[in-house]
This record gives sequence, structure tokens and C-alpha cells, in this order.
Amino acid sequence: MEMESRFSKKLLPIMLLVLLMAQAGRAQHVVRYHLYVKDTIVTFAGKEKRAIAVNGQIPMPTLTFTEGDTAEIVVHNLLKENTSLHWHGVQLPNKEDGVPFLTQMPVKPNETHTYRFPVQQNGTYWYHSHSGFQEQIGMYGSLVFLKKPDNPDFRKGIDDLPSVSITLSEWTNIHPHQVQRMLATGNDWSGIKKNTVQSYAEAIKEGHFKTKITNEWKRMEAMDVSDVYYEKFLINGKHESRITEFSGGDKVRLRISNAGGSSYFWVTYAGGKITVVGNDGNDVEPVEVDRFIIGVSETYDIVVSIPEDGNSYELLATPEDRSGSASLFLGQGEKQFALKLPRLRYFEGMKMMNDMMKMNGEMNDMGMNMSL
Ligand SMILES: [Cu+2]
Repeated sequence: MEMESRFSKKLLPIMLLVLLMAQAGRAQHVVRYHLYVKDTIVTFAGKEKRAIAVNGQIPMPTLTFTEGDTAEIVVHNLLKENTSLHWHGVQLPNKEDGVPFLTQMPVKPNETHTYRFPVQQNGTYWYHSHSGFQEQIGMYGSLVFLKKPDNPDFRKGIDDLPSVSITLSEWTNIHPHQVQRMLATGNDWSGIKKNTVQSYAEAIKEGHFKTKITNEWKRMEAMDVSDVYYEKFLINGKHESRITEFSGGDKVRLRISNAGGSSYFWVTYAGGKITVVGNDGNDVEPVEVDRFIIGVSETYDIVVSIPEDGNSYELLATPEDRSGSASLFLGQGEKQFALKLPRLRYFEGMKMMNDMMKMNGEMNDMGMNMSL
């Protein structure tokens, strides 16, 4: 009896505390988002065109979680067609992967579907529709998994910076299904629109008449670095925009995703060097660059500083074929522009390609011996 009373008086509060802590550790922190997928009309490139907005916006809302959370995303399909969401680069149970007819049935019109998965990673990811051509007309968004401050990999001065999600994309007034058909037939329409067909007149002007003749003789198509013509390039759904919440002296982490259908983007910044701190959700050893290129579906985390002179500084995204660009200005005040990338020297490229092929269509021996 004496033992028991001593037990209850001294140990009970401690035991209760331990029990409570254990409960708290087990209890999952569920972070829930509701996404309403609905038709909309946009005028990104002059004409009114059908697009898809989620919670009324393009890109879809940035979804932010902390590692260790349970993510719960409730999709309300208000479209007249099926939909789905795929979490790009995210480790999760297979049935949450969002690939219709493979890991789940499609989310039908007027249906609600809940994705639920534990967040085991930290870094910048993105998500998109995995149904038809919905991604190309608006269903892409940023996915942020914050690092816990008690994570041994937490980087002071990087992981505690204010961050902004930046989603790069493009827009064409041509329905993406039609774009796909044109790619299959290999016509020149995109090249004509982009002014990359390399006409005889241009060839003569640039002193490359012989290059052009040889190219035609070998029946190669005009030189280009991408296949699709886009009317507009977008950063966070806008051709040009501004973030005014930061001012001179601030350091900002930009979480950049390339949600474009086929464009690689060069990223340049008017306010000085760019420090790359992450790629595809993984931390990288910080490295300073003047510019970098981001491939389709890649993500990059960068840190930029806003100079203290009270101006605003351009973050410029230029597609690899340089047929346009999109701008985001950081800070208030007068606009300071990033370096524009020059037009590509197509005839130089054409000559290089010509030199690689003989007149009869065989490839030249370029010093490679495949039998070794
Ligand atoms: Cu993907």
C-alpha cells in the first residue's frame, strides 16, 4: 500500500507527461487543401481561349507543407471531363501518384477525390494534371516542402529566408492537341512564326548562301532548338508582374519550377549574381552564377539580393530559342532590366550540322569508332 501511494504521488504526473508526449509524437499533423477545378477563359495572347483555373487561379495555388506533415489534398472536379493530380518527384504511396487508369481511376465530373500522403522530403517540387492536355492550359502549380528547423541539414541563412514560388510556363492560342498533331507532321508553321525558317534572303544577308544551298541539298529542315511556337511566356501566370513586398537589402529565396510544355528557360537577374541552392528538391552546395538554364519539369532554388538603391530588379526567363520572354520585378521603384539574350546564330548551327553529314546522307566520320 505504501508503495502504491508513493507511486501515485510522485510518478503519476511524470507518467502522464510521458504518455502525453508519446501521443503528441504519434498524432499526425494533417495539412489540408481544397482544390476546385473549373473551366475559365483567358486572354494571355490576345484571343479569348478556354483554360482551367484551380481556386480561380493559374497557376494552381502553391501548396506548402513541412516535412513530417500528412498532406491531404481534396480535389473537387467541377469540369465536364475527368481530371487527376500528379505530384512530380514526390515519394508517396503508389495509389496517391495521380496517374489515371494506372494508380487510380480518374476523378470524374462532379466527383471529389482526396489525395493523402506523408511528407517525407523537403525542397521545391511541383504538381500538375495527369489527364489529357489539362496541364498545358493551366493545371500546374508549386509544391513546397519546408525543412524542419531541427533537421541537422537545416542551413541558416538559406532555409530561413523568405521564399517565393516562381512557376514558368508558356501559352499558345492553338489547342495543345493540334500542336501535337503539327509536331507529328513536321510542318514549318512554328518556324515561320518564330522567324527561324532561315530563308534564302536571310542566308544571303548573313553571307551563308552556300550553307543554305547545302542544307537544302541534304534535305535537312531549318535549324532550330525547339519545335513549338508560343505566343506568350509566363511567370506565375503573367507575362510581366512585380512583387513589392521586398525592398532594398533583402535576400529572397526563389523556388522556381519549369511547368512549360516544351520550353527550356534561361534565367537571368538584373540585381547581381544568382546563388543556386537547390535542384529538383535537393539541397546543393551553394554556387554563384550569372545565368542558368532550367529544363522542362525541373526545379531550381535560388537566392537573390535586392540592391539597396530603391529600384526594382528584373528576373527574366527567356526560352532557349529566344522567341520571347517573361519578367518578374522584385522590389519597388524604377525598373532595372536584366541582360537580354541575343538571337541565336542559326546559320552557324546549320553549317555545323551540314558538316556532320555527307551529300548522300551518310554521317561523316567524326573520329568516333563505335566498334571499340
Ligand atoms: Cu510531372
